[in-house]
Amino acid sequence: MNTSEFYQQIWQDYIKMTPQAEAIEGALRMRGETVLNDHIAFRTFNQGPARLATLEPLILALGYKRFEPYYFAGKKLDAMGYTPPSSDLPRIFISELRVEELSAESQAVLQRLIGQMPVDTAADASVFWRGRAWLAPTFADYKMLAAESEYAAWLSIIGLRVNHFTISINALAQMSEVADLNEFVEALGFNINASGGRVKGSPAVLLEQSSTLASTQEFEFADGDRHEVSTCYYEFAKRYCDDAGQLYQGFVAASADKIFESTDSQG
Ligand code: OOG
Ligand code: NI
Repeated sequence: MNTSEFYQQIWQDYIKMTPQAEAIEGALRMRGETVLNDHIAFRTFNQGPARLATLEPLILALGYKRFEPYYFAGKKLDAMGYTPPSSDLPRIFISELRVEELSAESQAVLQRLIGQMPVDTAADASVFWRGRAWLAPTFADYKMLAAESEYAAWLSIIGLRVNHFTISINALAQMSEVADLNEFVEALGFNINASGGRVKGSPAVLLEQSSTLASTQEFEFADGDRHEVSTCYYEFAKRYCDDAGQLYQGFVAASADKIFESTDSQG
Protein backbone atom coordinates (compact mmCIF):
# COMPACT_ATOMS: atom_id res chain seq x y z
CA MET A 1 0.00 0.00 0.00
CA ASN A 2 1.44 3.38 -0.97
CA THR A 3 0.15 6.72 0.27
CA SER A 4 -1.48 7.59 -3.05
CA GLU A 5 -3.62 4.39 -3.04
CA PHE A 6 -4.38 4.99 0.64
CA TYR A 7 -5.66 8.52 0.00
CA GLN A 8 -7.62 7.54 -3.12
CA GLN A 9 -9.53 4.89 -1.15
CA ILE A 10 -10.16 7.20 1.75
CA TRP A 11 -11.31 10.11 -0.42
CA GLN A 12 -13.76 7.85 -2.33
CA ASP A 13 -15.23 6.55 0.93
CA TYR A 14 -15.41 10.10 2.28
CA ILE A 15 -17.30 11.69 -0.62
CA LYS A 16 -19.93 8.92 -0.51
CA MET A 17 -20.75 10.11 3.00
CA THR A 18 -19.95 13.78 2.42
CA PRO A 19 -21.25 14.99 -0.96
CA GLN A 20 -20.70 18.59 0.20
CA ALA A 21 -16.93 17.96 0.20
CA GLU A 22 -16.95 16.86 -3.42
CA ALA A 23 -19.03 19.93 -4.33
CA ILE A 24 -16.73 22.35 -2.44
CA GLU A 25 -13.54 20.76 -3.77
CA GLY A 26 -14.96 20.79 -7.30
CA ALA A 27 -15.97 24.46 -7.05
CA LEU A 28 -12.47 25.40 -5.90
CA ARG A 29 -10.83 23.46 -8.73
CA MET A 30 -13.18 25.15 -11.24
CA ARG A 31 -11.66 28.46 -10.14
CA GLY A 32 -8.20 27.06 -10.77
CA GLU A 33 -7.42 26.59 -7.08
CA THR A 34 -4.78 24.22 -5.72
CA VAL A 35 -6.51 21.93 -3.24
CA LEU A 36 -4.07 20.27 -0.81
CA ASN A 37 -5.06 18.63 2.44
CA ASP A 38 -3.74 19.86 5.78
CA HIS A 39 -4.87 16.74 7.64
CA ILE A 40 -7.45 13.97 7.84
CA ALA A 41 -8.95 12.48 11.00
CA PHE A 42 -10.28 9.15 12.24
CA ARG A 43 -12.24 8.15 15.35
CA THR A 44 -12.17 4.85 17.22
CA PHE A 45 -12.86 3.02 20.50
CA ASN A 46 -10.07 2.40 23.06
CA GLN A 47 -11.28 -1.22 23.42
CA GLY A 48 -11.28 -4.07 20.91
CA PRO A 49 -9.04 -4.78 17.91
CA ALA A 50 -9.05 -1.31 16.35
CA ARG A 51 -7.66 0.80 19.21
CA LEU A 52 -5.28 3.68 18.52
CA ALA A 53 -2.38 1.43 19.55
CA THR A 54 -3.31 -1.24 16.98
CA LEU A 55 -4.03 1.31 14.22
CA GLU A 56 -0.81 3.23 14.73
CA PRO A 57 1.51 0.67 13.04
CA LEU A 58 -0.58 1.00 9.85
CA ILE A 59 0.05 4.76 9.83
CA LEU A 60 3.74 4.37 10.67
CA ALA A 61 4.06 1.85 7.81
CA LEU A 62 3.04 4.66 5.42
CA GLY A 63 6.02 6.66 6.64
CA TYR A 64 4.18 8.81 9.18
CA LYS A 65 5.78 9.86 12.49
CA ARG A 66 4.16 10.39 15.87
CA PHE A 67 3.99 14.12 16.58
CA GLU A 68 2.05 14.85 19.77
CA PRO A 69 -0.68 13.37 22.03
CA TYR A 70 -3.83 15.29 23.04
CA TYR A 71 -6.49 14.73 25.71
CA PHE A 72 -10.09 16.00 25.75
CA ALA A 73 -11.38 15.54 29.29
CA GLY A 74 -14.95 16.72 28.64
CA LYS A 75 -15.35 14.41 25.66
CA LYS A 76 -13.43 11.48 27.25
CA LEU A 77 -11.06 11.25 24.30
CA ASP A 78 -7.37 10.70 23.76
CA ALA A 79 -5.77 11.53 20.43
CA MET A 80 -2.48 11.48 18.56
CA GLY A 81 -1.22 13.67 15.74
CA TYR A 82 1.09 12.23 13.07
CA THR A 83 3.30 14.07 10.59
CA PRO A 84 3.58 12.85 6.99
CA PRO A 85 6.64 11.53 5.15
CA SER A 86 6.47 14.49 2.72
CA SER A 87 4.99 17.98 3.01
CA ASP A 88 2.51 17.49 0.12
CA LEU A 89 0.71 14.80 2.18
CA PRO A 90 -1.83 15.50 4.94
CA ARG A 91 -1.08 15.09 8.64
CA ILE A 92 -3.21 12.43 10.38
CA PHE A 93 -5.19 12.88 13.61
CA ILE A 94 -6.63 9.80 15.34
CA SER A 95 -8.79 10.03 18.45
CA GLU A 96 -10.20 7.24 20.61
CA LEU A 97 -13.04 7.16 23.13
CA ARG A 98 -12.38 6.11 26.74
CA VAL A 99 -15.26 3.59 26.68
CA GLU A 100 -14.83 2.67 30.36
CA GLU A 101 -15.60 6.27 31.40
CA LEU A 102 -19.17 6.14 30.02
CA SER A 103 -22.20 4.95 32.02
CA ALA A 104 -22.69 1.19 32.48
CA GLU A 105 -25.62 1.31 30.01
CA SER A 106 -23.60 2.99 27.27
CA GLN A 107 -20.63 0.70 27.89
CA ALA A 108 -22.90 -2.33 27.47
CA VAL A 109 -24.15 -1.01 24.10
CA LEU A 110 -20.63 -0.24 22.87
CA GLN A 111 -19.21 -3.54 24.05
CA ARG A 112 -21.90 -5.37 22.06
CA LEU A 113 -20.66 -3.53 18.94
CA ILE A 114 -16.95 -3.84 19.72
CA GLY A 115 -17.41 -7.57 20.44
CA GLN A 116 -18.50 -8.15 16.82
CA MET A 117 -15.19 -6.97 15.37
CA PRO A 118 -12.98 -9.78 14.02
CA VAL A 119 -9.68 -9.99 15.91
CA ASP A 120 -7.81 -9.19 12.68
CA THR A 121 -9.88 -6.05 11.98
CA ALA A 122 -6.76 -3.86 11.87
CA ALA A 123 -4.61 -6.36 9.92
CA ASP A 124 -4.23 -3.93 7.02
CA ALA A 125 -4.96 -0.32 6.07
CA SER A 126 -8.35 -1.14 4.52
CA VAL A 127 -9.74 -0.90 8.05
CA PHE A 128 -9.76 2.86 7.40
CA TRP A 129 -12.31 2.68 4.54
CA ARG A 130 -13.96 -0.78 4.69
CA GLY A 131 -16.83 0.51 6.79
CA ARG A 132 -18.45 -0.44 10.05
CA ALA A 133 -17.26 -3.82 11.41
CA TRP A 134 -20.46 -4.41 13.44
CA LEU A 135 -24.22 -4.48 12.82
CA ALA A 136 -26.12 -1.22 13.10
CA PRO A 137 -27.36 -0.40 16.62
CA THR A 138 -31.04 0.22 17.34
CA PHE A 139 -32.27 3.81 17.12
CA ALA A 140 -32.99 3.71 20.88
CA ASP A 141 -29.38 2.72 21.63
CA TYR A 142 -28.09 5.40 19.27
CA LYS A 143 -30.18 8.08 21.03
CA MET A 144 -29.00 6.89 24.44
CA LEU A 145 -25.36 7.10 23.34
CA ALA A 146 -25.92 10.55 21.81
CA ALA A 147 -27.33 11.88 25.09
CA GLU A 148 -24.04 10.99 26.77
CA SER A 149 -21.47 11.20 23.95
CA GLU A 150 -22.21 12.47 20.45
CA TYR A 151 -18.86 10.97 19.47
CA ALA A 152 -19.91 7.48 20.66
CA ALA A 153 -23.23 7.75 18.82
CA TRP A 154 -21.55 8.88 15.58
CA LEU A 155 -18.94 6.12 15.76
CA SER A 156 -21.59 3.46 16.49
CA ILE A 157 -23.25 4.05 13.12
CA ILE A 158 -20.43 5.31 10.86
CA GLY A 159 -17.56 3.17 12.15
CA LEU A 160 -13.86 3.72 11.66
CA ARG A 161 -14.01 5.71 8.42
CA VAL A 162 -12.49 9.07 7.72
CA ASN A 163 -14.19 11.80 9.69
CA HIS A 164 -12.99 14.75 7.63
CA PHE A 165 -10.52 16.02 5.10
CA THR A 166 -9.13 19.51 5.66
CA ILE A 167 -8.30 22.02 2.94
CA SER A 168 -4.97 23.76 3.51
CA ILE A 169 -5.58 27.49 3.20
CA ASN A 170 -1.80 28.01 3.01
CA ALA A 171 -1.83 26.14 -0.32
CA LEU A 172 -4.69 28.14 -1.91
CA ALA A 173 -3.69 30.72 -4.52
CA GLN A 174 -6.74 33.01 -4.41
CA MET A 175 -7.78 33.03 -0.76
CA SER A 176 -5.62 33.60 2.27
CA GLU A 177 -8.02 33.71 5.22
CA VAL A 178 -10.24 31.11 6.86
CA ALA A 179 -13.06 33.66 6.77
CA ASP A 180 -12.75 33.95 2.95
CA LEU A 181 -13.21 30.21 2.52
CA ASN A 182 -16.12 30.22 5.02
CA GLU A 183 -17.89 32.78 2.82
CA PHE A 184 -17.14 30.86 -0.36
CA VAL A 185 -18.58 27.67 1.18
CA GLU A 186 -21.68 29.46 2.45
CA ALA A 187 -22.28 30.94 -1.00
CA LEU A 188 -22.39 27.34 -2.25
CA GLY A 189 -25.20 26.72 0.26
CA PHE A 190 -23.36 24.87 3.07
CA ASN A 191 -23.31 25.76 6.78
CA ILE A 192 -20.29 26.60 8.91
CA ASN A 193 -20.04 25.14 12.44
CA ALA A 194 -20.27 28.20 14.71
CA SER A 195 -19.54 26.37 18.01
CA GLY A 196 -16.58 28.20 19.55
CA GLY A 197 -16.70 30.82 16.75
CA ARG A 198 -16.71 30.61 12.97
CA VAL A 199 -12.92 30.76 13.00
CA LYS A 200 -11.29 28.80 15.83
CA GLY A 201 -7.75 29.44 17.05
CA SER A 202 -5.60 32.46 16.16
CA PRO A 203 -2.19 33.40 14.75
CA ALA A 204 -0.95 33.35 18.38
CA VAL A 205 -1.60 29.59 18.66
CA LEU A 206 -0.21 29.17 15.09
CA LEU A 207 -3.39 27.54 13.74
CA GLU A 208 -6.77 28.88 12.57
CA GLN A 209 -9.54 26.46 11.61
CA SER A 210 -13.17 26.23 10.63
CA SER A 211 -15.45 23.43 9.53
CA THR A 212 -18.79 22.84 7.87
CA LEU A 213 -21.67 21.22 9.69
CA ALA A 214 -21.66 17.54 8.72
CA SER A 215 -23.65 16.31 5.75
CA THR A 216 -26.76 14.32 6.73
CA GLN A 217 -27.99 11.05 5.26
CA GLU A 218 -30.76 8.60 5.92
CA PHE A 219 -29.51 5.65 7.93
CA GLU A 220 -31.18 2.29 8.60
CA PHE A 221 -31.03 1.23 12.26
CA ALA A 222 -31.23 -2.35 13.57
CA ASP A 223 -34.96 -2.14 14.16
CA GLY A 224 -35.55 -1.10 10.53
CA ASP A 225 -36.22 2.51 11.53
CA ARG A 226 -34.79 5.04 9.11
CA HIS A 227 -33.57 8.40 10.38
CA GLU A 228 -31.42 11.26 9.13
CA VAL A 229 -28.00 11.21 10.78
CA SER A 230 -24.90 13.41 10.64
CA THR A 231 -22.14 11.87 8.53
CA CYS A 232 -18.92 13.80 7.93
CA TYR A 233 -17.78 17.40 7.55
CA TYR A 234 -15.11 19.37 5.66
CA GLU A 235 -12.50 21.40 7.52
CA PHE A 236 -10.33 24.38 6.56
CA ALA A 237 -7.01 25.20 8.22
CA LYS A 238 -4.40 27.94 8.07
CA ARG A 239 -1.02 27.38 9.74
CA TYR A 240 1.52 29.96 10.89
CA CYS A 241 5.28 29.82 11.46
CA ASP A 242 6.75 29.94 14.96
CA ASP A 243 9.48 32.38 16.05
CA ALA A 244 12.11 30.04 14.59
CA GLY A 245 10.37 30.23 11.19
CA GLN A 246 9.05 26.64 11.38
CA LEU A 247 5.51 25.97 10.16
CA TYR A 248 3.41 24.69 13.10
CA GLN A 249 2.71 20.94 12.77
CA GLY A 250 0.42 20.25 15.75
CA PHE A 251 -3.24 20.60 16.59
CA VAL A 252 -4.85 22.99 19.11
CA ALA A 253 -6.85 21.15 21.76
CA ALA A 254 -9.19 24.06 22.56
CA SER A 255 -10.17 24.38 18.88
CA ALA A 256 -10.36 20.63 18.29
CA ASP A 257 -12.74 20.32 21.24
CA LYS A 258 -15.26 22.43 19.27
CA ILE A 259 -14.53 20.91 15.86
CA PHE A 260 -15.58 17.50 17.22
CA GLU A 261 -19.08 19.00 17.53
CA SER A 262 -19.40 19.33 13.75
CA THR A 263 -20.97 15.84 13.70
CA ASP A 264 -23.46 16.47 16.54
CA SER A 265 -27.07 15.47 15.84
CA GLN A 266 -28.71 18.29 13.93
CA GLY A 267 -32.36 17.68 14.69
C1 OOG B 1 -11.63 15.54 15.12
C2 OOG B 1 -11.76 16.94 15.67
C3 OOG B 1 -10.44 17.65 15.84
C4 OOG B 1 -8.86 19.21 14.52
O1 OOG B 1 -8.41 19.55 13.42
O2 OOG B 1 -8.52 19.78 15.56
C5 OOG B 1 -9.85 18.11 14.56
C6 OOG B 1 -12.92 14.80 14.96
O3 OOG B 1 -13.99 15.43 14.79
O4 OOG B 1 -12.89 13.57 15.00
O5 OOG B 1 -10.12 17.63 13.51
NI1 NI C 1 -9.41 18.45 11.88
